[in-house]
Amino acid sequence: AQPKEPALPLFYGWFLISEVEEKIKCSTMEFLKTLDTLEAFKKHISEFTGDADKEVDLEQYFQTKTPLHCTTEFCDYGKAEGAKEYAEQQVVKDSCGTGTELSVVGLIVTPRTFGAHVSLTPEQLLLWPTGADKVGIPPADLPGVEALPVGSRAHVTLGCAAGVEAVQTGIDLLEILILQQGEEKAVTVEELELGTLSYMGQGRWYLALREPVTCDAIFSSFSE
Ligand code: 2AM
Repeated sequence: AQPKEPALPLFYGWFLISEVEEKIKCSTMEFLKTLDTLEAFKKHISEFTGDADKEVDLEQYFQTKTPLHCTTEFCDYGKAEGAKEYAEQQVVKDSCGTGTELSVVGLIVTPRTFGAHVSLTPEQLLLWPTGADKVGIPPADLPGVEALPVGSRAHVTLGCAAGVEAVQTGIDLLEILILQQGEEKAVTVEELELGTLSYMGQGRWYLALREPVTCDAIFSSFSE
């Protein structure tokens, strides 16, 4: 019998080390608390609740997905296109188990997802698969995606609304970045201690952090 090929993982990515994970969970929850109390947010609450008179507790609204990580390649145990080619790259093999610093530059909140926007270094981009930014994007938005720098989709999913899959965070992030580079400018802007908060319509919020937050992370594969 042929020896079986080693199975491919569910995905590859950078995993926040546990102390950082705890810190990020706490500080981002604080941000949700702040957002929840803003008049500007309350004005658009129906985009989260479907009812302008209903309140929402954002900390409960989003379910945290741990371990916190920034996905590079979703392999789906080999079912995803390009998974094998990615796993076979020397840089991928050599990087497993090595540490890096992820730079979080912003936070996004939408009725579906809560995520951290990560800015990748040229070295980190070596592990970013070609075409990854486009996966799952509706054709109508593709021209906008192609105008964004490679790696724009890089993010850490911090939480998802009930029934929403984590893959949605990257799609929501790209949608926001496309809007930011387009003609339509953010509707509401509020200066917070953490940074500049913009409202992008349809329940989409973006906080540009005043200071990027550096997170120690380890590159690794993940299987359930
Ligand atoms: P995420 O990167 O937005 O958090 C396991 O499901 C992990 O793989 C999650 O972290 C998830 O989303 C990511 N993921 C799931 N399906 C994906 C896909 N089709 N493309 C890219 N990433 C995906």
